[in-house]
Amino acid sequence: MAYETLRLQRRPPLLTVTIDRPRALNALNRQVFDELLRALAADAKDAETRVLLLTGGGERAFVAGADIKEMAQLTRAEAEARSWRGMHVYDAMRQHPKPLVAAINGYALGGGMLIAMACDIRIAADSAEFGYPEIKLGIFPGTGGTVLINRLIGPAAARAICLLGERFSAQRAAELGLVNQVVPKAELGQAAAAVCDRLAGYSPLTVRELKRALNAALEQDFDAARAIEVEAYGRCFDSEDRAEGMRAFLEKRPPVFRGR
Ligand code: DAK
Repeated sequence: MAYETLRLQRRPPLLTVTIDRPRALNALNRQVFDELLRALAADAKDAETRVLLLTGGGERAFVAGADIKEMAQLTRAEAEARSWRGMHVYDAMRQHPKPLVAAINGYALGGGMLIAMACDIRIAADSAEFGYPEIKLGIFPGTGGTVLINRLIGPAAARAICLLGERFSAQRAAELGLVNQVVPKAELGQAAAAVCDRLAGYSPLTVRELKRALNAALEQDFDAARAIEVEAYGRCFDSEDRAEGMRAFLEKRPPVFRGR
């Protein structure tokens, strides 16, 4: 089935997903959430892609948040149901078996900053702007947004971002540890492609298990996270890719990882 709010470009090992509603600065309506879930489910079954690159259509925005025109019509029950639905999308991104790289090409506000935070690596154009402006609308980042930002960058900065609602620069986002790299806007595509290439060269099996361990470290308590880490590590150890990686090192050649 075709996508209306997303543009997908599949060039294995890379799948590029562009959230493409530039006239609304790529705001997240119900259809975007549904289509993102569908694209992730389809990609999870695709053995040829190894990395997913996420970006925003047009020149101005990555994603300017949830669609306020749509949100304005919601009842409390609908808003709560949509919060859970939104969280399913962010969970599906974090739990996707392949790494997600966000190329943040402009505004990453509210739900848009959350979409970026649900990716594994974030690269921002120097002109990008971040923030949780929800408080100005009489709401707050209620789709797991307060939880995730606390865990990613720590409570002091998270509190100020949520309560003040101010926009901040890509440079500031890097200082906070919210983005991994800031590049001139003209170099964003190239920088993101380089990171995707690197990720695509590693064992997809190891990357999948590592993401499980990293998610557990973020989401579970100390002992549970360590138990999941050991189990994920064991699965890597059992793989042909692990044998190949170590053999290649000893034979002084680059490894060829097949995801087995
Ligand atoms: N929703 C809908 N339309 C938006 C939008 C948004 N978030 N942001 C921009 N647009 C639309 C504008 O209405 C305008 O459309 P037209 O008037 O031309 O039809 C067009 O995009 C261009 O925007 P502006 O004319 O405003 O452009 P400016 O350069 O003047 O300003 C701006 C750019 C990004 C500073 C401004 O547009 C802005 O402040 N936008 C709103 C940003 C915002 O407050 N974002 C947080 C939204 S609340 C949930 C899931 C997630 C969330 C909540 C619930 N569920 C699943 C339940 C998260 C909440 C949020 O993200």
